[in-house]
Amino acid sequence: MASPKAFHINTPLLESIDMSKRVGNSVYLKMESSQPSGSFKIRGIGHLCQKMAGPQSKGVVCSSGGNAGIATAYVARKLNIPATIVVPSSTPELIREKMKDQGATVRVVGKVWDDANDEALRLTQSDGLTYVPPFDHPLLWQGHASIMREIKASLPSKPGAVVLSVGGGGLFCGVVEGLKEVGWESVPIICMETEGADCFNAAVKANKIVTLPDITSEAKCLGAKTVCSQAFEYSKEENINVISELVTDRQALQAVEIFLDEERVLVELACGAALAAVYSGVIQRLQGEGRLPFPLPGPLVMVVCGGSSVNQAQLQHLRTVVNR
Ligand code: PLV
Repeated sequence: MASPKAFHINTPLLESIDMSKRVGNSVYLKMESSQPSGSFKIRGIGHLCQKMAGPQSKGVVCSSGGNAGIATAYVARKLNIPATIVVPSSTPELIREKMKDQGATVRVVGKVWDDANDEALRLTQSDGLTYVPPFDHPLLWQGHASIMREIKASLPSKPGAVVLSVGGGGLFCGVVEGLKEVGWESVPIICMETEGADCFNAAVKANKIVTLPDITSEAKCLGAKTVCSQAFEYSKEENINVISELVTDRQALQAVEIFLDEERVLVELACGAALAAVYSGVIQRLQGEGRLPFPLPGPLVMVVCGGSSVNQAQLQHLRTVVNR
């Protein structure tokens, strides 16, 4: 049987001359900000909902920092089933409104995503809803892996490295699986987080899964206190080259602003963390330290994960809280 039509689109892969100039290497942007839900999340969530939430489903419930929720709301609307999204109080009003505009019921529970997730799991039991996790499920990773298949189909050569943001690690797991699928598993993956939303980096450093005491970064969509165990397992796999790096919120915000100026696209702080790998000189530093080759053996691919929790007012708000 033919697989049902996907909810995500094949996003543009754009060469960035400005970024290429900065790193002295050709740079390509995988524009997940162009997805119908504003981020890559729709790839995995669309796939998971197609497999798990048929027309008989009583509805879906998703816990989210924002973007998984909006992807779930979008997919549920298309599937004609109800969606409940549980977000923490740190999720900006602007994205809660977007979820409601997609027809979802929004509940605000707790301070960080982990609190909201407890409530979503409770609703799964009490109301018989299908649980949509934002990052920890093999079907999500399978869905996210389509990013690498698309890149393989249009990039002129094997990438020199792939850069992405890590929250709970779902995007990372999908990219690892996609790289394996297309025979590119040797490509280094540079995993970017902000200080204060750094559960993956903490796990890599401690060589065990660590639960952060709190999320102190403003990049709330990276704000899971504990990385999913598969992400940690992949970080230790011998034939995969994973580099975990941190930037400050200030560097992530600066990256959002430079990206807006140079590429004319507005993305969230969560995405700014990945972009800062170029704008804050992380790539160049890694090359200087001998952890990445110079020059890279192929183009640098940036996964521009996107995010809908941003507009001019939110950007202005971030400037005041991050720069104080
Ligand atoms: N955001 C999740 C988890 O939040 C959410 O609920 O939307 N870039 C953007 C724009 C994101 O929204 C996220 C995740 C990530 C990157 C990181 O992806 P992950 O969680 O798969 O590593 C708490």
